[in-house]
Amino acid sequence: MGESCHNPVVITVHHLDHSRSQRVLWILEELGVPYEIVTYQRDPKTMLAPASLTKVHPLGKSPVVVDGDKVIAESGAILEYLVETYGEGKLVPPKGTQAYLDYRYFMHYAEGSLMPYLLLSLIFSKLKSAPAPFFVKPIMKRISSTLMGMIVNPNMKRHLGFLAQHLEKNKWFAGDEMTAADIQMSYAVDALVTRAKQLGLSQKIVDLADRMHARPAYQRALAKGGPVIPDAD
Ligand SMILES: N[C@@H](CCC(=O)N[C@@H](CS)C(=O)NCC(=O)O)C(=O)O
Repeated sequence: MGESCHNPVVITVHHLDHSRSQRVLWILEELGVPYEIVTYQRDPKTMLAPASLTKVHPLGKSPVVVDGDKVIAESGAILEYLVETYGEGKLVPPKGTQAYLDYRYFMHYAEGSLMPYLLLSLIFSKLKSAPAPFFVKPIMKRISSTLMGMIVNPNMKRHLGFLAQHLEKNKWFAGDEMTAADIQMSYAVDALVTRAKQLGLSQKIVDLADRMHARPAYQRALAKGGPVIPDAD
């Protein structure tokens, strides 16, 4: 996006391809806040971010947002900062309501409770096919399947059940209106739709993903940032 006298670009999004930073582009589009994107490409073999991202934030992860002299990392913290600073009440339910409690819950739940299992599931599935001496491969497969069966799949099923139940009663994660909590949940929702079909994925979750993808702001963010779900993390 270019700079103009009336609409000065103040925000830079450090954006990694196929990543969580789509959420930041999406919320900026929803709020109509001007921004520019600095794009980083994952290493095609390791799928990791380039080292240059550590110059923006020591962890070298995406997203990171720079707003004037402020450097903000961690997608939930970024979304909260953006709605508080630029939202004028948009995308946040009124305080003191059940919707506000749900909003805060899902802002934290996405990365704190749900993503770790999606990440573990991805790591174990990679482990199964990782290059290794032929005599080690069966052991790696065995370890991976055992841990998937003991830890990941039962927890994933429990989370899927919980989300389905919640979405039976709520159109969006925090009530009847879309909020920043839905944007925060969208990366995990996309990952579930892509990878959790065999674990009992509810149609409610698929429908919610469709509603998210249909938002014009989501589409604009996608056009600028590229596809979301990666092959890693
Ligand atoms: N909890 C952090 C996770 C950040 C994160 O892991 N980002 C991934 C992209 S989805 C990343 O930068 N991966 C590349 C790497 O680890 O090198 C957030 O929500 O911002």
